[in-house]
Amino acid sequence: MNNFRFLTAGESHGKCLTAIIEGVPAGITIDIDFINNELKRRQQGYGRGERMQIENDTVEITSGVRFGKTLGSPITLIVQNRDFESWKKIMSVAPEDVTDEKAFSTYRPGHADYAGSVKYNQTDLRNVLERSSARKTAIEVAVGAIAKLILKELDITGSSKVLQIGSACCAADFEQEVDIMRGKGDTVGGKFVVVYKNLPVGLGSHVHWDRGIDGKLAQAIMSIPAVKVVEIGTNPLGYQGSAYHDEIYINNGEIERKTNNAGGIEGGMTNGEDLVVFGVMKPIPTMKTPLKTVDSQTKEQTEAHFERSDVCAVEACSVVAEARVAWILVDEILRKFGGDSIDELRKNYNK
Ligand code: EPS
Repeated sequence: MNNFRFLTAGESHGKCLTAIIEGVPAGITIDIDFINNELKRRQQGYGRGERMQIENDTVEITSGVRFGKTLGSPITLIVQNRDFESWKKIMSVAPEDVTDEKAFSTYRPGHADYAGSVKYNQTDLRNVLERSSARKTAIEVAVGAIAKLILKELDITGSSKVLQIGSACCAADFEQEVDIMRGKGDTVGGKFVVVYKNLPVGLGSHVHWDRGIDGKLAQAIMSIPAVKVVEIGTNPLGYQGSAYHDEIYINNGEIERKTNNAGGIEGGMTNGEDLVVFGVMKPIPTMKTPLKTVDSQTKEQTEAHFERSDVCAVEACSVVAEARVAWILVDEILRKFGGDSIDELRKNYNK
């Protein structure tokens, strides 16, 4: 049992995004520049929309850290929405400010508009869009950056890479693919990979269905807006067992593998090899050339709502996935090794 958990709050065009993290051991070095750089990475990638030119995401820490080190108490993170300046009235908390400016009622196919408005009984679909927007992933990346700083104390490092954009499988062709889609008023998705190195054996467990680290990683990545596929290691479809499974050797007393098709997980546990997780992001559903849909108010056939959006956000998605994986790894490390301070965690952490 550990108390490592977080909650986030914030609307896309509201004042700010907030997170409270509990369970970070005391004594972790908090490098603000590192967190801000992670936020910057999330804003990048060819095909991002105009919003990314307005925002310059940086984190403010208002609790849980003193003189650059965590205290073991809850950590509060805030990322401001610069765009709120232009949305103050529209996103006002005060009842007297009620307005239908920027309200909309035409469902965007593929977005949360339809199901969310039925579920929460909303007529203005903005009341769904504001939280379903991928804007909330900014604060999640800040949370993941804290997890990465904990991993850094244990010499565990992570990275991610875009592998495919639409039909383009080579980085040199990615921008052209995005340009073609932009020209058509369309959007495009793609595939990315996240890799973490230097992990201990035995994070997760085989003993219950809800303790496998593969299942936890799948949920963590699948729940990023627009992710539709999560794969761990080499996709096994079409493989024979003899070619797929990673044979085990001994070298100077150490277990060694010559392949890593399992992506670093066997039996729901890390096996000491690199963790390799793939994700596939669908094309963003907010499209300049709108799809056919229905107006929730008139119940008439019409075209979907368009608001400025990204043509492609796969690179941003890979950074978010890197952050989510970091969170799951720290959660499992604290569960297995434990420690209220970094010194205690280090002492317990015998890989
Ligand atoms: C995003 C901010 C949003 C979108 C995008 C992600 O900004 P705005 O709605 O003001 O243009 O660019 O959200 C979506 C793609 C979506 O479907 O909701 C961000 O900060 O990443």
